[in-house]
Amino acid sequence: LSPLRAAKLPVIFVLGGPGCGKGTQCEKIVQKYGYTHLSSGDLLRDEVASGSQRGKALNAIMEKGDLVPLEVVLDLLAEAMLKKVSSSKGFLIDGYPREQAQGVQFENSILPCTKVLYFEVPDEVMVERLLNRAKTSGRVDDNEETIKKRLATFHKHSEPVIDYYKGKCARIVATSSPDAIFAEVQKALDAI
Ligand code: B4P
Repeated sequence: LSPLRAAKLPVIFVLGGPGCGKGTQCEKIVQKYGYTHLSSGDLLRDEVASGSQRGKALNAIMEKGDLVPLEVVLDLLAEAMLKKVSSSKGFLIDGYPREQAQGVQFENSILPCTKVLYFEVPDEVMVERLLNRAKTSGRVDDNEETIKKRLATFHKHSEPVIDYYKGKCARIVATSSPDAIFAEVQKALDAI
């Protein structure tokens, strides 16, 4: 991990409940700021798609709307960051940390966090977006029962993370259009 520590690149954590629009905003951030985007959910889904034994166990956890073990996500992230570090301007870490211990371990072993973006959306809006996405996503966790569980997991484990990072956190109300939300995101990132 020493090449990562030596590079001293900015690290932005992107947080919010399931369906808050993290993925959508991250695409826009990458276009404008050129950061390296790593989504913990995408890394986990890639592992599942690889057909490995570990992937099968992960799929079962994600299907239930629970959090996968902390070491698995940290390993996947560190591996992906190491592959990109030589050409990176900074890392946009999407969907991580989902619990405080993840943040503590990341900062202790990889790099300190520069800024946190938190997309705040009422539960009923997130449910509506995810049910809409379910029509085409094919994701094992885009169904009514798992969405309820993911929301409960978010409130119990992930919401306290926002409090932990309150000194570095930009809270953005994310119920308007993607472009209007991105205007707020730019204010937060231009200030780095
Ligand atoms: P994720 O992949 O992070 O799934 P997500 O919370 O649904 O976010 P995603 O980025 O896909 O959706 P978005 O809000 O952008 O996690 C899936 C699972 O993986 C977790 O439940 C957990 O099991 C596991 N996992 C992931 N990270 C983990 C970690 N760190 N530790 C442990 N376990 C972990 O968008 C949702 C929808 O809203 C989209 O369809 C989009 O088009 C729409 N949308 C976006 N912006 C909108 C807007 N402004 N208006 C209307 N619709 C909008």
